[in-house]
Amino acid sequence: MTAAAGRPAGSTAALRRPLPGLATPAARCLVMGVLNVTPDSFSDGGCYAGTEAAVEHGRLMAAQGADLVDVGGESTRPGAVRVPATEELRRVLPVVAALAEAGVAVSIDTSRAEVAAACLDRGAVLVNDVRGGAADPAMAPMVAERGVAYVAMHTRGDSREMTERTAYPAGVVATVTAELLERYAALLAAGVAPEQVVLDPGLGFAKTPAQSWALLAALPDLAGALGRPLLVGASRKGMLGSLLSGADGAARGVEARDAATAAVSALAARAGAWAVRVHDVPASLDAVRVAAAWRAAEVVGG
Ligand code: PMM
Repeated sequence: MTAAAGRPAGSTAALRRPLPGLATPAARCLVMGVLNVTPDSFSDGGCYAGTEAAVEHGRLMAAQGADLVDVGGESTRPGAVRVPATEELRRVLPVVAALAEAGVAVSIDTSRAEVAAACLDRGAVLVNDVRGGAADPAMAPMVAERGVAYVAMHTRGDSREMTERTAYPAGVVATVTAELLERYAALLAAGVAPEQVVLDPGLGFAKTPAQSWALLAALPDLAGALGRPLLVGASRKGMLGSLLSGADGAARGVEARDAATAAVSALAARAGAWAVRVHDVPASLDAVRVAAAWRAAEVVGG
């Protein structure tokens, strides 16, 4: 009998590979560095498509202070076509194995249970699923059985559909909260323990820039309503590109969005986010440290 099958739905079990802020308190908001081993991700596609370059960049981010390095082998940019599991595995496995071997805390960004399980076998400590378990019915039972930390992100449909699915007649914050709670309930019903779960509002995924900003502004309410730690992924996204558009109205280029990303990291950390997922680790690490100092000084008072 599996651990999941042996546990009543919704019951708790120890998180087998504890991470700060889940089983134990975290001193500050964590920083997750992005490592896309893909030819076509919107932000860094093609930069680290080879194993050697990817491992080198992952080690660099860890040396820069990333608490986690998030390895992904399938682009989630709007319109992206899915790659077969064999190709996703070919891209990520050697990178995950080499980084874990080097002592880096690795998270695997995948919607496939098969890929996640293979990466956990090679030492990954967290599964980051942009589909929150909806893409693969095997994901939740596998996460339950492994007792691993799991990020369930909010989106609607796959990468080809999501830009069409931005209607939130009851309001984006209320609806995303309700849809995330549905995903969370499905995870618990599959035997996942609450302390394994991190939730993510999925900025830019089936959201307009205005809707993503509304979710960021509501982070404390979201955290309260969801009752779980939150991950925030704003790094280099279109919401920053359009905000920083030039006089000609053209969106700011992807590579020139890192200062704005760090500003979001400071504000998200100040609003209580568990972690931020970013491309430029040093700037966001500084930002979350500023937020931690700010919060600590408030507690101590004058
Ligand atoms: N964004 C991207 C990919 N994975 N995972 C989580 N949990 N949250 C996100 O916001 C998120 C993600 C897309 O960004 P990228 O192409 O720069 O990786």
